[in-house]
Amino acid sequence: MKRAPGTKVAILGLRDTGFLSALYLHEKGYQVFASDLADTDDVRENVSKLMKRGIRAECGKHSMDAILAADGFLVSPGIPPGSKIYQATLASGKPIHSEIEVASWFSPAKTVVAVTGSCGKTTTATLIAQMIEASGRKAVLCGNIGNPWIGEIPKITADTWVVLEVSSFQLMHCTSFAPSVGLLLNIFPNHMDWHANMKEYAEAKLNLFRAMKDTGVMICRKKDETDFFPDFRTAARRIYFDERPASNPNEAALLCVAKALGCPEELAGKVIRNFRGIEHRLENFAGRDGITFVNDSKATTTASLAWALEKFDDGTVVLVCGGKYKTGVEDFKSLRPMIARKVRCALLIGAARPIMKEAWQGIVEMAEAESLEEACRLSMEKAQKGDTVLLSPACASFDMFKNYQERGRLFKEMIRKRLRSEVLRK
Ligand code: UMA
Repeated sequence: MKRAPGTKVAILGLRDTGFLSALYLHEKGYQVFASDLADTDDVRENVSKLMKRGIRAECGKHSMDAILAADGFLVSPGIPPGSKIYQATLASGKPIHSEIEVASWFSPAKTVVAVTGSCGKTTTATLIAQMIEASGRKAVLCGNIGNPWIGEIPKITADTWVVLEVSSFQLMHCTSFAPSVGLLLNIFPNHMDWHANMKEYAEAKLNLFRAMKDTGVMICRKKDETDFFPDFRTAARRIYFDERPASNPNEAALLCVAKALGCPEELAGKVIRNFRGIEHRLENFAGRDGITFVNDSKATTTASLAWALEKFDDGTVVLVCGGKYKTGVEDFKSLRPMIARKVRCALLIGAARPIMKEAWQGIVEMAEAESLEEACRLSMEKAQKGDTVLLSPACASFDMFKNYQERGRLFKEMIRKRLRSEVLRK
């Protein structure tokens, strides 16, 4: 796709990424056709806003002829490679881009720090942005964290430091995107429902570094390089954060980023100490009678659940877990020792219930709940003084909720409501 006004672009998927990309590229003089297969309220609303601005848009179908007439495609991260429309765009031989790639063509920022990894990327990206602001510079935090980069461009100047959280879905269609500093936190099996295999997943993550020049800095773990990409080549300078002494991996990674950016290293420790946490990520939101309530709805993989369980004392977790599973029973079985050690009782929700029951049979008390509401009620019956009620689903939310944010928000509301009604009863 030519980076020039007049170029025809088909934008696929019209939630935040597609909607903001359509507005931006239309403004830049591209001939946009925007399309989403769904006919939900949010998508319909976006389509009508685009049409009001004179942009051709549709929902509830993909009009193949109009889409394939484009010079290139901008594909939302939520469109799986196995889908019919994706396969059709691929077969056309025309270029497919992600919004990150396209935003990188237009963003005027000279410094871009991009963070990817299987887990921990939102927290680390947030810490990096806070560290940059603490050093007196202006940072814009965007990407997979929730606000697409392309929508932030009007706020960005040459001196703004952009901190991006990027997912493998977004990196898969990056070709020229080259951040000044790229950080790959870790690679665990993840999104195997979306990527064809582990190799494709790791290859997508490496697109973060592929186009970097020798002025770029690639930060990763030596361990991941050895396990997944021993032969990977890039012009960028490499730094291994697992070879750096620090009290935890986050701090080690942050110290390496500070060094690469020329920020004072002591700011890294300061920012970590002052960190208040992020909504839906190990968010401690309520407490009563020695019981703590934690919302970790963003934990959509078993790796994130393991990460969460590590934080609590043995035998003290009442776990609310489940949803739409991304992997199979073997993946859940790998958590058996951790579940046996940390969890008092597991309350299972959603489509993954049979998988978790099979994986954890005989090692922990389990109960199935028909709804999140029922799981909340049971959690309060099971929890004892000193326990933590933890929502850390290890699954995607789409079988029961719009997204992980809605799941987390509802969990907090339901628990708070129950706590309030208990006070009234007393
Ligand atoms: N669709 C079609 N045709 C198809 C299939 C799907 O039109 O054949 C449509 C769907 O109806 C939907 C759209 O494509 O309307 C896909 O939208 P989207 O899911 O890409 O929605 P966005 O709001 O643009 O959200 C995306 C990211 N979503 C995903 O990666 C699934 C958001 O990450 C991200 O915050 C946002 O862009 C801004 O960058 C979410 C996420 O779960 C939070 N990310 C994963 C994670 O963190 O584990 C990677």
